[in-house]
Amino acid sequence: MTECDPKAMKKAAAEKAVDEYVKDGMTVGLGTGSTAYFAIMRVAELVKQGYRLKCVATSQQTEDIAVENGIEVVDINDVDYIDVTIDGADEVDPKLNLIKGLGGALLREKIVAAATQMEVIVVDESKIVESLGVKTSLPVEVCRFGHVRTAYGLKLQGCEPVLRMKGGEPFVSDGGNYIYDCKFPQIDKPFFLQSAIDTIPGVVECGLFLNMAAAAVVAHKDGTVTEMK
Ligand code: ABF
Repeated sequence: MTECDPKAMKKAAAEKAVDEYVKDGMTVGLGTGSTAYFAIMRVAELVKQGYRLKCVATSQQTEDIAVENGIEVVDINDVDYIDVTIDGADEVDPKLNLIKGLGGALLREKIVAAATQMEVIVVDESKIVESLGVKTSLPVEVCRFGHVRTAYGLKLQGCEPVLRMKGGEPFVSDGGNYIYDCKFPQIDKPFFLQSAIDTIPGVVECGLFLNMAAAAVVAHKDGTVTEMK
């Protein structure tokens, strides 16, 4: 791996996570994003080798990639639980609390994570932070009806909410909702903030994933891959 090759770092983290955690016969959650993509492709290789895996997708995009590559995708409603999910993140703190959702799939990602026994996060070292919110905005998925009022409620929590746009129109999630990217100076009390955001009428889900990840597989610029647990 050459230094500063972000694609190689994502691939290294994703492949290590799949090789370590995915076993024959499991039900596997497939994440969304450019790092999770490499995990999906590695799972596809295992399927070609004869592994019998059932997979649950965290987005329509992921489902399409999985099916195109020969992976059996099942409805989350048809499984009792998911053994392991391998997904990306936007920020990871030392306690494995996360910000997710810059990829726009946070609602399904959180439903899948909540149904998962072992949530494994794959990232490169640029995503590791001392405190959540220092680098990225916190995505919050909101109902389209009354979204300006909902954004006002978010602003009262101390952030600058910006409606996510795509092609000149508001971005619409797989769930048919809008997303506000909320820039906080820093998130000192993530559990408190999550509770406060969850009580705002119109909020569908927020991108704080607290106490959900069991491990993070982290690729570094020097070519090494380490694990946080
Ligand atoms: C998903 O993809 C998200 O939760 C997160 O927003 C994003 C990370 O993408 P990437 O790996 O492309 O940086 O996992």
